[in-house]
Amino acid sequence: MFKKILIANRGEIALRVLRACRELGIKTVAIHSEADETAMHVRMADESICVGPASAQSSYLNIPAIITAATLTNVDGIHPGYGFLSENQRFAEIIEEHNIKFIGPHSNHIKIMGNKIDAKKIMDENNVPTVPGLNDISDIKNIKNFIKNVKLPIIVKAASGGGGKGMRVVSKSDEIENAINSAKAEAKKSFNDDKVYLEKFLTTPKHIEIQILSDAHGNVITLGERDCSIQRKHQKLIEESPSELLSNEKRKEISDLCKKAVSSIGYEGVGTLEFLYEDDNFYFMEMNTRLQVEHPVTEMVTGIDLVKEQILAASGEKLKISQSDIQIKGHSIECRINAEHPESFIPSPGKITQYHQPGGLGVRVDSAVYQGYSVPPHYDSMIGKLITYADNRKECIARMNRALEEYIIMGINTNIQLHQKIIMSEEFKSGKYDINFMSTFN
Ligand code: MV4
Repeated sequence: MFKKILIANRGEIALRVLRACRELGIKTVAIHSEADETAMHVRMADESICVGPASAQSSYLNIPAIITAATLTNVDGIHPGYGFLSENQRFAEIIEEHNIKFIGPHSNHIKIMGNKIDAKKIMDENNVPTVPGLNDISDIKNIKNFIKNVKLPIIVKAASGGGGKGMRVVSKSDEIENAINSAKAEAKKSFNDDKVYLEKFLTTPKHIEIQILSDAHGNVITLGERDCSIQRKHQKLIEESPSELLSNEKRKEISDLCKKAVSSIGYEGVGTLEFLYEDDNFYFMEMNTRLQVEHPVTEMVTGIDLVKEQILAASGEKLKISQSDIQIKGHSIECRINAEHPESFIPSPGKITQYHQPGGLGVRVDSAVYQGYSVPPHYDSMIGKLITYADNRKECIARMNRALEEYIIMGINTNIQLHQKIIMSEEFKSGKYDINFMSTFN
């Protein structure tokens, strides 16, 4: 078992990992930038070490500084959290070369899933349904044929992409060449890899993802799904579990396929398979090889501490939970609380002059801010997550509304009221919303 873990992150996820470590009796080392000296994750950790100036590039993404911190503090594990270096193959590799355990999958698996074409191939080989696509676009005849088969619109995607970069939707056949060329240029600039592929463009899908957990001994379980369709500009806003539209049969069918696929490559730790879901069909898009922001809704409906399980799995322990232990019970919703202007969505850093967070039955707040804290301008604007749990979806929504009402954050702008408007809308209440929800919401 680990004795001391370095947490290579900041904010609420650094606290989330720290809490899991505490419960497991593992000592913690926080890293921080010069702008984060007063951050809560620094205060709460057993030790802390400054890894560089304010900019993420010079601190939380500074691999040599982080490795030096890990060596100086003599840790035996590094948890990357999400974002920053969590899906950086080179970071995972270097950590292993220093005989420290990267708390995440093997670097090879980060690499494989980092290439969406390779990821789709693995899923395809395991009968996981993927979005109909064309990988080899060197011959225009193949492209013409593909379009004849799947019909326009299609979408051009970067093989190394994610978060919408290097993506182009094509609705007219004379736009294809331009779309491919500009997607390639953007992909080259963003990922230093200009490989792109084509997919049929689904116009009104939901974004549904499946959580998996596996150990180093070939045991894999799934923990149901999350509906993450409420998003804006590829930033998720609200996530929930279970999805209102999914039957138990459909859930089991897709979960079994996901398990088979991840065990075929010997994947270890937590992971998420992202799907588009349209007309009762799943279409695999990509796999995330990290702990995700929205993991709490899965924890609430399964009762499983995903971060503790992730750490135990990384230490080489056998999974103590089997699939038959997993029962999806009740309903959970997460609202991402951002420091941003409610209409323009422009980040709103600054000092929190008054702070009071909601509580009571079925309310969970994962946040690292406090009264008097100054939200620095250098990082993501998400300052916390409000998660509610109840017996059913209707009560969960009512509880979320009540909790949002209670939440007091003064001194900066937040999206708390926007969340209230969304969850009380008829479309959200129906559960039938898709990924286009926010583009028409006002
Ligand atoms: C798609 C799609 C429709 N059809 N692929 C957006 C981010 C990247 N991970 C993939 N994305 C999409 N791929 C096909 N074939 C629509 C999107 C998409 C989207 C997906 C999930 C959640 C929000 C989204 C917002 C815009 C576009």
